[in-house]
Amino acid sequence: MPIRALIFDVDGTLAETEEAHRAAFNRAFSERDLPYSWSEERYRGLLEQTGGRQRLLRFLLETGLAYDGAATLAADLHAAKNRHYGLIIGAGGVHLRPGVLECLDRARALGWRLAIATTTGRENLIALFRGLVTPIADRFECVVTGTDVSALKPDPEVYVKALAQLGVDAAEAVAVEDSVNGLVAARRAGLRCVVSPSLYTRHQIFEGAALVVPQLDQWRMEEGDRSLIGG
Ligand code: XBP
Ligand code: MG
Repeated sequence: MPIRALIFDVDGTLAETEEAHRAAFNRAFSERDLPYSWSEERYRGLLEQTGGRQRLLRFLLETGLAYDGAATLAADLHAAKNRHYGLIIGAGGVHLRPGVLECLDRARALGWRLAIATTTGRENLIALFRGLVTPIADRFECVVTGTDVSALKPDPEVYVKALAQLGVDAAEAVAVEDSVNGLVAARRAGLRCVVSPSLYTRHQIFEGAALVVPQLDQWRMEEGDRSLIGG
């Protein structure tokens, strides 16, 4: 099937945002005098759980908190984390990952439509779009976020919704991801998936990916479906 649309993940794919999320989680802990601080190594493991609130809940349960207390604290910390994330990202100077702009430009030249399917909440995506040195928000005709779904990746819901909004069949679209959770979500929705591993996912094994490239400008998109064999 010819490609008619690309559906992009955000965190780790468009930009290396996870260090800003990690710093924001740590600021939320420290302003409440909680004895937690997530190192890069710790955060790599914690990222196996998608969604900031769900990640906090899993962590708090592992520290031994009872469910009700942990759920309330996770919600409170997540709201604080998002406030800090907005401030960090809002300070500006956030760069797209190398190769992303070239990929978006080539997709436009090929007449491929663009959408977003992300786990992060809509407010965080808006903050990121505002903080980016190169504005790209108006390139995406459809945006589905964690705020819009009942189950997060690796559940396929976010991709299923993006496909429905585009009015495109799964066979005509390609997902662009950086993580195994994202790849699994895309595959469950019936999509082919191009993966560009990020800072926190370089150690992962991307079984079922159509293509794995260090940077998205290494994907030879002009060659159509055959380009999925790589650059
Ligand atoms: C990214 C995430 C997000 C961010 C935090 O997953 O899991 O949870 O870490 O965002 P993906 P929120 O790139 O696979 O979509 O705090 O807004 O949930
Ligand atoms: Mg990602």
